[in-house]
Amino acid sequence: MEEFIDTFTSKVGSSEVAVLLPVHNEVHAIEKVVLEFYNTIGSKMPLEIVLSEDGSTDGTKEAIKRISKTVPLKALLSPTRKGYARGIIDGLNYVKSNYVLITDSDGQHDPQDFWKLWELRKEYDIISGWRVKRADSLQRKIMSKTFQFMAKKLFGLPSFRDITAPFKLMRTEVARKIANEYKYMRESFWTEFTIRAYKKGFKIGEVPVTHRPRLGGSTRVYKPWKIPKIATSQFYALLKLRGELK
Ligand SMILES: Nc1nc2c(ncn2[C@@H]2O[C@H](COP(=O)(O)OP(=O)(O)OP(=O)(O)O)[C@@H](O)[C@H]2O)c(=O)[nH]1
Ligand SMILES: [Mg+2]
Repeated sequence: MEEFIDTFTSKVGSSEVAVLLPVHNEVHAIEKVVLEFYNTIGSKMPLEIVLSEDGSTDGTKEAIKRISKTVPLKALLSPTRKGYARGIIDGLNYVKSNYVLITDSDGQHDPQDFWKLWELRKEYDIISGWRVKRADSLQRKIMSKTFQFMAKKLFGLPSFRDITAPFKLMRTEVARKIANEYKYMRESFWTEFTIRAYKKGFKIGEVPVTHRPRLGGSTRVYKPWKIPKIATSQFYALLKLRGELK
């Protein structure tokens, strides 16, 4: 059964910004990551932390329950794994703040970088953290570059520096509008998101951010042996998207 925890509403009430984190099997990272966001942003202004967790089997759910007692947050806990995209879409339903920073829960991003994005919130509809030095495998980097290239060719996109970047700030209403249209790119949610956003005329800005190795375990999605299969299915997904947006 789905469970919803909310220690935010009674303790903090409301805020201008939320951080939405999708979570799956992050027992080694989650408490540290939540605390880091809370200390970096939540100490300067009210922060609505929303965790969208599903299918964890490593004690992540218990860790979230534990930390919700000290850090004001909202958490949606679901028994079966829903996938990254669904995690984000469902999590967005619980965000009440005007702005939302969507990022990963494995510690790869530095909450301090939030301030660089926050400064630009009036200038762009979507501000995306461009990973200058990506702490990822060569295969992953090649796959991302290929998507970037194809997105440019197939959709006439400008040269984004990091189209798959999972560190983005925008108005919550913008996030919902685009995320709800998501259909095809299971393993590359942000590529589809960026293409749809661009086609709708939203102004997208990129800001350099730090990228660190994940805090524990290995990738939850891009297992090395799965990359050829993922790359193929994402290629077909891109073509479907082009068919739809033509
Ligand atoms: N809710 C939800 N979150 C997920 C799911 N799969 C992955 N995530 C989370 O999404 C984020 C991205 O997953 P990662 O495995 O870190 O993907 P990655 O950053 O591309 O891979 P690494 O570089 O190895 O970290 C992490 O915070 C995961 O916990 C899922 O099925 N549901
Ligand atoms: Mg990661």
